[in-house]
Amino acid sequence: MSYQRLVLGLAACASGLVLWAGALAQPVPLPPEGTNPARPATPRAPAAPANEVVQTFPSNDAMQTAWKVHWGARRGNGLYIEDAWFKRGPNDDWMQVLGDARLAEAFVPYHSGTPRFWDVSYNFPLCVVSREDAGPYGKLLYAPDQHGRGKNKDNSPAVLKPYVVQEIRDRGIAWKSAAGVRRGQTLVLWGTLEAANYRYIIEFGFQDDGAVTFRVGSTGHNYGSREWDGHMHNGLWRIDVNVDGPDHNSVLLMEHKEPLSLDSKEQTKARTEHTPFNGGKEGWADWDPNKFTMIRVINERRKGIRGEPVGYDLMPLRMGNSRHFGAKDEECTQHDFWVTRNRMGEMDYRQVPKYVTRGESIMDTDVVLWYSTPAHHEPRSEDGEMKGSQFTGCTPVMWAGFDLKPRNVFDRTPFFPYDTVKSAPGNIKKRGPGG
Ligand SMILES: [Cu+2]
Repeated sequence: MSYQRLVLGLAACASGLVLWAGALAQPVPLPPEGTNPARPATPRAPAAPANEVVQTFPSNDAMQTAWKVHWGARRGNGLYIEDAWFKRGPNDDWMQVLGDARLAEAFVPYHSGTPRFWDVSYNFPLCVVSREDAGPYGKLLYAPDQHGRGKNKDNSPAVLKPYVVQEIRDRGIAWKSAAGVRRGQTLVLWGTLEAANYRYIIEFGFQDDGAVTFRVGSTGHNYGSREWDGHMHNGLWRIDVNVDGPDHNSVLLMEHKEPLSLDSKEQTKARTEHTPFNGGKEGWADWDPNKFTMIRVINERRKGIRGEPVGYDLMPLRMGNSRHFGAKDEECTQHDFWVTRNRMGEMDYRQVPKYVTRGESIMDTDVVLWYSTPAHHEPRSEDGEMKGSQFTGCTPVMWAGFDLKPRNVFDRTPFFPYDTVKSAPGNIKKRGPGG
């Protein structure tokens, strides 16, 4: 197979960088020489982009749901998502869920004050992945050489390397009740940033139930001369959520409030409040553990069976809030959630406090969520050992991230056997204590 064939399907992105390239099309067999096909060839469907992954669920049975994902690989951000669409059933249309979603920065300030790394801004490449990375069931996806080696005459990349792993994972129990039990599956795409001594595993998971998981795992060799110095790994994400397309999206803040008041009649009551995020304008919010703070993106034009707008909830999985007070760039760590309109060229997490000063509406438009997922690394003996002045070892991976969970996207989940369960036994019996 020639390199020209290999690079077929590559597309240049707006910034001039080359996006990439996943499963390669199989070569089309040519008829034996001298033969003349009696009938014209059957028209072929247009070839899917090389960076497209389509996965139906369950992976080993008749389709119930599916994801279509376009991915990209670039220095700096590593693996990122260009677009993603979900299908609720075999006869449904694709519904867009994501536009561009990426790890926009990785801020690593050390407790001793220095260093204070912005690991995405250094343009580190992705690590080449192997069969050992992929495990027995993973598939290696190829992208252009991250160092720009090997060009065709037209300047397109001629050297492809495996940088991304595609896996189907069993995600354990999806639900369990008196009606039965069901396990779930997820399509995972992952790649690893080679950030000098450190490694950042960037993982996007597309679940059979329509949820999307975002994870960054920190691992690698502790920083030379600061081997035992505590520090933070702040994963800072930019997520262009496009619920049923980029337009007509609005952002709400969702908070649990309890008690309603300290009055004896109200003190056991609680409520959930949905309010336009920051009054419906670009701005920020903080995560409050007492309020279970979440963000919801809804489409104003599409409603589910109960008349509720379809949406996606950003569900935090936080260990804490990371606040830093160094240079001006660190202002972006003063809040956990930021929301802007989707504007060309606004990709730098450090600039988000500046982006929001426009104060434009984030209702019924194309919106971007900016969200921090901090992890606190206090080094342990398990990270490695000193022999004289030499440190040897590897910090076991520590994960941080969040989920995007569908809300009112399904009118009825295809994963519960409604048609064979006559009634819900759990609702019939009167519950005893502890029910
Ligand atoms: Cu660390």
